[in-house]
Amino acid sequence: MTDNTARKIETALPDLEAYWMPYTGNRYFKENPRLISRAEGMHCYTPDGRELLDAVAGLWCCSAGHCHPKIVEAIKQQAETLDYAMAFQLGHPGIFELANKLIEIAPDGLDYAFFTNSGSESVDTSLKMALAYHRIRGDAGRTRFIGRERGYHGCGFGGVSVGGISPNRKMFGAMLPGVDHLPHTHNLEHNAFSRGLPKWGAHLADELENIIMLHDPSNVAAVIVEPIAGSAGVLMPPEGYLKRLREICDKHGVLLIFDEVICGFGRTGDSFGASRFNVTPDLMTTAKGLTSGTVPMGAVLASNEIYNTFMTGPESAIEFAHGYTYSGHPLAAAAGCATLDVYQEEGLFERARSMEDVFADGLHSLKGEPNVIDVRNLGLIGAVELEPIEGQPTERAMSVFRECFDAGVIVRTTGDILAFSPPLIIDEKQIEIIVEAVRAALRKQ
Ligand code: PXG
Repeated sequence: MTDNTARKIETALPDLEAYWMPYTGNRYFKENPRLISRAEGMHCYTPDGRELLDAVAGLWCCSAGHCHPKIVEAIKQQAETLDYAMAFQLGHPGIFELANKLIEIAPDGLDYAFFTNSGSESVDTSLKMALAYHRIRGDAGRTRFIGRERGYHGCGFGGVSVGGISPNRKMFGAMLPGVDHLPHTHNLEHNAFSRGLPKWGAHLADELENIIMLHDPSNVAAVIVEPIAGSAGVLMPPEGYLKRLREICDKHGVLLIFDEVICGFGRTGDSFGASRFNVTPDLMTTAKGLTSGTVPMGAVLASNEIYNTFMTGPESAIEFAHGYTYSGHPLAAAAGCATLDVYQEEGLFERARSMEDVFADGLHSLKGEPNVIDVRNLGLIGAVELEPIEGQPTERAMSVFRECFDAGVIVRTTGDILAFSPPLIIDEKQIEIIVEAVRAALRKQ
């Protein structure tokens, strides 16, 4: 085969029509396709060989960098050794090993791991755990959930119900009954251009007390929030806010669930948001960084109190009638074990913390560029919020996305917010490349 033929085969696109793409404008994409066919470290490559610097770690998930050789090797070996083992009533060693590794880095008191295949499944699992926990304790009236405006908890019916992003909700009817929402904490008037946690807004947690009293504590099962809201545009919790949520939940016997699907595994410069912010929830949902995005997997971490409450019926009975065919899949377990090893061996959580200031300096240097109305950051998560074009919401950020892509940098947009969550292996030079690509794109608007 000549080089030319090889190149033609590499660049020829398959027919794009049959694939109904998720969360994507299908018709626009199929007219203007952007494909990635290879990735390595901080970079992705298009089928025709263009190199792109990845400022969002895939979709907030490839935290160890793309195609890390140790993780790839572990997956290869596992695929050759054990493809699948029955997930119910049978097990395989790898998944027990992963559970042990996971609770080692989790906050004290979260000592049990239940495995799923995604963040959405982790969220729905945690909500069902909360309901069943109360019921086993004789508190079956506690069925209500409280989420938060601008929260994202995946796309299961439970997750959409407690989520607070209206376009994700409006097509799907009544969803779970008995769900209420806290106000979100984003406030540009008080907190624009904050570095780290904003000072203003801890009092917004007090609304939880009002909502619980409105429904009566005896009816409320759990509150679910992301420590840092990711999908809705990287919204930081005000200083003291999460602690106050914890206190109010304790006062009323309500469980606190942290959705750490984005915040987990070093993103905040610590193992979890809970550790960084020093507030321990009763249940913690994870996914994404658990396998560095290589094999789909999620996990719910549960407190000893919750696990032990379940372990009370007849000895041989199934304690929690819930689980997935692929809960704890061998391939995902191998990827998860290798990923957690890589995080530890390469000190990537510490690295994220040590790069926090460099990352912050870079992003905050965009203050003053055209249409930038806020910059916020913590650990290796950050956002630049733009003034929307009048009558054309999302268009300004999308146009920056397109400019950056053409300049060789992948950023993520949500509304008119640019979001950044690079692999934790990012270096100073790469931060500079990202920031300068965004600056140039902003100046072209
Ligand atoms: N909870 C949180 C906090 C998430 O961020 C989910 C649950 C659902 O995870 P799965 O694995 O079911 O997708 C998520 C997912 C974005 C974006 O760019 C974010 C997510 C997914 C897709 C896009 O904001 N987060």
